[in-house]
Amino acid sequence: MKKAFITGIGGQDGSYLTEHLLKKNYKIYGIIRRNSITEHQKNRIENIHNRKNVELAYGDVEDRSSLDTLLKKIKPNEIYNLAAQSHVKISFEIPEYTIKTNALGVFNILESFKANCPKSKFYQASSSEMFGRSVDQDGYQRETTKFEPVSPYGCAKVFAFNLVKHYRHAYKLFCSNGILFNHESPRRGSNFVTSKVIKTAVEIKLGIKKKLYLGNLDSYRDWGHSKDYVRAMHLILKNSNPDDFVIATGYSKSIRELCKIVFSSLDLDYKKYVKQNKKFLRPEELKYLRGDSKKARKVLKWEPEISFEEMIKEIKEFWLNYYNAKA
Ligand code: NAP
Ligand code: F7E
Repeated sequence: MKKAFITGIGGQDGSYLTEHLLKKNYKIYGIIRRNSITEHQKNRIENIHNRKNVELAYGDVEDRSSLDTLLKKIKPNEIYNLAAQSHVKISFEIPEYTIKTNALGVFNILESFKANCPKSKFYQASSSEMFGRSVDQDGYQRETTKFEPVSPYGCAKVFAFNLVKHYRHAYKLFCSNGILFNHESPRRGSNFVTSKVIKTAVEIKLGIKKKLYLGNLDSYRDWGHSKDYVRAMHLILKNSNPDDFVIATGYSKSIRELCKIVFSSLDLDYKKYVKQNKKFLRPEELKYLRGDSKKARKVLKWEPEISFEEMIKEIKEFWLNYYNAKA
């Protein structure tokens, strides 16, 4: 039985990755951070955290000793480093904390991997936010596009990306970066834009709220489904060589278009309800993302299977069921 070690197991991607790897007969080890209300970290893995093939331990990527103890004991075949302060806007508010977790945390886990289980394979959750203001002439970002990050989050992820490449070359470790574009699901935190728009549109439809306040409506994102993207993470570690891969749908929509689609699916006109509030603007905005994932499609034979429309419908039904169950 293969063993996978997952940081960020209680997050959106960690929870789907655990389900995916359990189906592939893996034994899963995950770390959760100490929280005064322990259920807060387990709500996305409620149905699986007590399964016999899932073991949770307290740990933190900022605490090297916790990583050493666990990696020395487990010696996993695969390590997935998904732990992060993952909210870009919040990274402007807590930049030092974000950099500690998203950059130095990656240094800690790479060092622990090198010292305790150098034969493992290592996956780093890199991000399209690293591209920042950089777009190729044909309107896409790909593995060769330069990084020009525009947030503390993006800068920390670039540092981590480079460190992973450096450890691959210097120490001949199997470590790979997945450069994932935005991916969503009903498990997405409700302060990310897809979840926020859909949840609030449902609340407006049900008479719970009157308006939706957003920041920049004119930025573009390439949105996929988390379930498809965790499948790519596993394929990246199954590849014969360590490498870096862009994972994206290749389609891009503005936040305004997202609002139009979501509100009209509830027979509402978004123009009547969506208002701008400066509080949600960022000091610097990443305006445009559209990924070219040809390399992953060719080398890993990866394809997204869930369409944007199916994903929006799934998230909408999640929130409709949530409020119906409460009524
Ligand atoms: P998420 O839902 O915010 O999950 C992040 C997880 O990391 C949470 O379980 C969190 O635990 C944990 N964590 C935070 N700081 C930690 C620390 N110091 N030590 C250990 N665990 C820590 O994020 P996600 O959407 O699943 O994303 C997973 C990873 O992919 C992140 O690294 C993110 O930056 C990256 N990424 C995401 C996207 C996307 O569109 N979703 C795109 C590209 C890259 P708590 O619950 O205790 O906070
Ligand atoms: O914003 C705009 C906002 O916070 C998307 C993370 O998973 O993907 C994610 O980062 C866009 C931005 O995601 C609101 O300005 C407008 O242009 O949903 P988001 P993100 O910043 O793209 C990358 C790839 C990651 O790696 C990150 O971990 O929507 N927007 N109004 C808003 N965004 C939010 N959150 N809230 C608003 O009210």
